[in-house]
Amino acid sequence: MTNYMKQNTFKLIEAAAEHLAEELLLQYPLLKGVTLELKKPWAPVGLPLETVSVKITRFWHTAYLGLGSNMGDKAGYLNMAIQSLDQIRGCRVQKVSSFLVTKPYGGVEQDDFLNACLMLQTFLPPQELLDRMHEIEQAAHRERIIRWGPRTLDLDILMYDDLVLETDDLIIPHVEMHLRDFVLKPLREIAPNKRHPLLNKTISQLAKEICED
Ligand code: PH2
Ligand code: MG
Ligand code: MG
Repeated sequence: MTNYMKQNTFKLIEAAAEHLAEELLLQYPLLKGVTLELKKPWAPVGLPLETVSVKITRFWHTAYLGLGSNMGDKAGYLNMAIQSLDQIRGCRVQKVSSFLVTKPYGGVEQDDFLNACLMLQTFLPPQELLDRMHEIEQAAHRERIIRWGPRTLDLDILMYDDLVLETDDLIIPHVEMHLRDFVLKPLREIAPNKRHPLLNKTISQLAKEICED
């Protein structure tokens, strides 16, 4: 088999394996994860038998997201975001906090925010999840004008399992989450005992350190 043919076959069965693993996770809600190996025997006439195989693993992960809006129909934007997230293939919204009115943080003079947090199960890797979240922000007519300025909808990944990740456009856990009461208060409602993977303190401990109540 030529290298080209091998690579192409590999890509095809890799895509098939990925799709199959995802379909299994979607069809059997109690399934936490799957590892599967697909093999494609290759027997051109007169040549020795070769096999191309791929092994892939797909798991449901738990992600916590922060939601914020301080323009227009704030509750409407948050509700739209929750619904849109739940409709993504490979995302299931499991818990949603109450919506809290909060004073703007960070020095820019602007309207009060409505903030919330939610817990999501997802088999999307963090970067893909972030891409989907940006699409939802775009659909809410978000314009990125002033950093930390007014926005119709802001969606942030706060935590993803106990992952610690730093890339150019994504840092997990969210760098300032432990300093923000508008994150910790709603997050405490749905995940009081979840531990911050770097600070090794629970959300309820972190909230006690900075929130008045
Ligand atoms: N988001 C910001 C800046 N300041 N203040 C509040 N109260 N809530 C927010 O969601 C918020 C903010 C940047 O993302
Ligand atoms: Mg934000
Ligand atoms: Mg953001």
